[in-house]
Amino acid sequence: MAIELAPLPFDYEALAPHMSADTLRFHHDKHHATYVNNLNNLVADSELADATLEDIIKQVHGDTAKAGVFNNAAQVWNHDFFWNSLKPGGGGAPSGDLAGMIDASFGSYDGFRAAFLEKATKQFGSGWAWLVLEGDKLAVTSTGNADTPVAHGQTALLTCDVWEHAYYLDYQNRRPDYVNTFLDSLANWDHAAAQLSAA
Ligand code: MN3
Repeated sequence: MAIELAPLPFDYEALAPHMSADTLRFHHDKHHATYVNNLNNLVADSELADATLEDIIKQVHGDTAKAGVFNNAAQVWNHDFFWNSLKPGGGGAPSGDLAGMIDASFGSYDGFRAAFLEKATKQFGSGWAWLVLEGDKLAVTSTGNADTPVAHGQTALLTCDVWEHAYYLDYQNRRPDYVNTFLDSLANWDHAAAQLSAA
């Protein structure tokens, strides 16, 4: 059963002016779609053809002969997760259990915010910034290229794609402006809270 390109969970215009419809069309319909097509071509007629995305990632992680499968599978998973980490009218501080865990793990929301911004802006080259659950504490991490918390036994709660294709049309080289906008206007805390509840 082929891996499918999930539709965006919002309209192409829904995140403007923070993330434009042009960015979403290129990023979802071209970049994300290419990872899905590449992955399906790579696993067709193999023992991974019927595996779930997470199983593919875990099975081929660290296998240098299958780096292409890992990179494309992880990028599909990361992008599915990224679209759900965004919402119109998002951003700012979360509430509920998540707010308590952020205070316990980072001292305050501002402590979390500064740590996430630093990870996202200092990730050299392409990659991802994450809020993850490790044991019973939250942490912020970054991963390079396609790497994903799925391969490292962490539960992802929220992610920001910091590949240039995620922000170049709207922010050119200003990655900090893009990440600040993600934190203040786009982050989907409902999604993060649902991941925490399911963990
Ligand atoms: Mn991307």
